Amino acid sequence: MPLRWDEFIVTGDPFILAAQISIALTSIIAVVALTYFKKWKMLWTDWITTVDHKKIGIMYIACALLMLFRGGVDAMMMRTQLAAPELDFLSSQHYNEIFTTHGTIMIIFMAMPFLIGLMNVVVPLQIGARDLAFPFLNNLSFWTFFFGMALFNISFVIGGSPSAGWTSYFPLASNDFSPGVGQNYYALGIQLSGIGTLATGINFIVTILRMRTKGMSLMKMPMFTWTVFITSLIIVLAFPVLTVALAMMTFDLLFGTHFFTLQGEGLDMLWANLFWIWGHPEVYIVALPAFGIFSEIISTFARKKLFGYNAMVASIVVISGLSFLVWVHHFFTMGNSAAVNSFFSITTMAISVPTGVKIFNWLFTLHKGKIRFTTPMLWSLGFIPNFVIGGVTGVMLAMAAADYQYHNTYFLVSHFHYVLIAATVFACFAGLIYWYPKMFGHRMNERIGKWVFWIFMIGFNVCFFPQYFLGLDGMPRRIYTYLEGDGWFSLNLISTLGAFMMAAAFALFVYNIYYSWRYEKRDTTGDPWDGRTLEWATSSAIPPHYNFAHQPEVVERDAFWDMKEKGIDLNASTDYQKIHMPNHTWLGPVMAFFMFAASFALVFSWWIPAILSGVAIFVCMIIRSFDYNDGYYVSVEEIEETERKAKEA
Ligand code: HEM
Ligand SMILES: [Cu+2]
Repeated sequence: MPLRWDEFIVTGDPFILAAQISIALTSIIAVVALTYFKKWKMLWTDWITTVDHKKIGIMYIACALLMLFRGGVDAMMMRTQLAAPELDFLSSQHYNEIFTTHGTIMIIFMAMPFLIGLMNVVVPLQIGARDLAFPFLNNLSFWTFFFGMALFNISFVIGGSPSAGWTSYFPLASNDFSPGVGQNYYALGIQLSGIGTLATGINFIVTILRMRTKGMSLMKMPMFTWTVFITSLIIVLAFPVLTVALAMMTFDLLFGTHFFTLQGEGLDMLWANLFWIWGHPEVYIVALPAFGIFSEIISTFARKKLFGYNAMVASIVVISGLSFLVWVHHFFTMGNSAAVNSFFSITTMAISVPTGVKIFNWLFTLHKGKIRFTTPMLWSLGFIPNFVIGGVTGVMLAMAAADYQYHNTYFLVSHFHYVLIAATVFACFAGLIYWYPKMFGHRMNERIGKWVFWIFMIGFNVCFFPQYFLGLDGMPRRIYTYLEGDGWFSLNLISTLGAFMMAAAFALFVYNIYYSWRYEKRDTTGDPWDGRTLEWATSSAIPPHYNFAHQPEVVERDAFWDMKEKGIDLNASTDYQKIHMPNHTWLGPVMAFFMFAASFALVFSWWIPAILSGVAIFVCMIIRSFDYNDGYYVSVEEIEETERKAKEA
């Protein structure tokens, strides 16, 4: 059936029109600027086709910051709508779309890529490796994520956004109740980026198992690397469930099957179960690396070894196992027997034990430490009490009988924001600031950074703390307005003010990126924080593409600290050997582009273009399998030259 153009381009809403105009303008400015400054070639060779884990990491983080902005704008619009009773800033349909895109974007396209970006930058350095085990795959993973993100995001200007919530429960998400292409975007956009995430998981498992430098046994790995390892295992076990569930959803939406619909043999609860069998482990995918980041930072700025390393490792292993056994706590009220609810109630509460162990480990690491209150440390210290608030209210929600009271209220909204923001977002900020000098050769300004921290921290509590009481007072989630007589006005207004404080802090953070680039002193040591782990041992502020001129050898945990104590200088010797490095690849971005084209065509049920793009993907795979090029050598002269420059600086 032919599509009318006004069904293709979204029209009629002033916000969306403004967004369309600003997207068009930004694109034009970008193209003109790239052409004017002759940067196209640089963009292609240095970034788009790169396999360097550090650059790929930076690209992930840049996208994540952009998505934090987009998801944040969504959040501000919702909070504006809810600031007072019976406002009509957003229509009910528009509100539904926005909470759906906000939730999906924040989890899939902000939290995960932000952490994956930090993992990319840091893990190979921490284990003394040259790159990830599969550099080509890493490039491909990034581009599938990128195009998945692009696909999901264009829904709001082309075709219309999904509006069935980030959980997309059936039957609401079926064609009967969600007409239009929005839901197709949801299924295909997440699918596409999920492929990248799955590949990233495999990549990190192999990297951490196979590429550690001499002497680094598993129990000598930095804690961040440990959490990335366990997270990758969770990814590999959980993401296939999402892949299958989304494929089934796609079949229901596009080909009229009845896996989840109410007709035929369809089971709507099957979707809810599959979604959360992935979805709860997903919570740990975005939480464990955050714990790793805090562990590194707290130990660095307390100038002490991490307290209870073994207990910490054990607790993340236990958490990862339990994370697969709790999914039903997301729908205690949706018709399970008392026995089932009790089981999942107990497993959920059990998770708080290893999590509590970790909190004590951090506190004991701080105990009698020589604490330096740098900005990364402030975020890490701020995390502890806020995360405890999120965790304790989680245990409250875990009581199945009590959950009948708070289910789907603002109590829940507040709980998961406390967990996701205090753990994941705080960790993303902390980690970015902490490793910023490794990526860009200078720190972020500390004075502005501290302002950002305090404004955000206070705004966060002003925004979300009142929501616990709104929830207890019965305000349901996902409502676009409420009545004056409900008595929810003042707390909602306070909450909205807090939200705008967070937005202001984010703006200041972005300004700090600019300010620091202009005015901050360049770091020449490569070790600006007096670090403990190997990423700080590279020869210059920004590590050269081969990372280490000499492979470090590890004797103790906190390997770099150990070297400093023993007076070993990794870069003293000038006796270099040539280094084997992987080649750039054009195939990664091109293959991912065809996946995007195929998915976009499927969104609109354009079968012929979809099939053609599918063929193109297949051709790319064939080209790849006949690609015998296995990299090149960095010459001794080039290493000498690079290392000499680093020393002179
Ligand atoms: C920056 C401050 C943020 C504010 C002010 C904010 C605000 C909101 C609001 C107003 C809702 C809709 C509540 C409803 O009507 O039910 C919501 C939902 C949600 N938020 Fe946030 N949010 C923020 C950050 C985040 C972050 C960082 C994440 C994840 C990492 C996140 C994940 C979610 C999810 C998953 C939902 C549920 C969406 C759904 O119901 O389908 N939010 N948020
Ligand atoms: Cu859960």
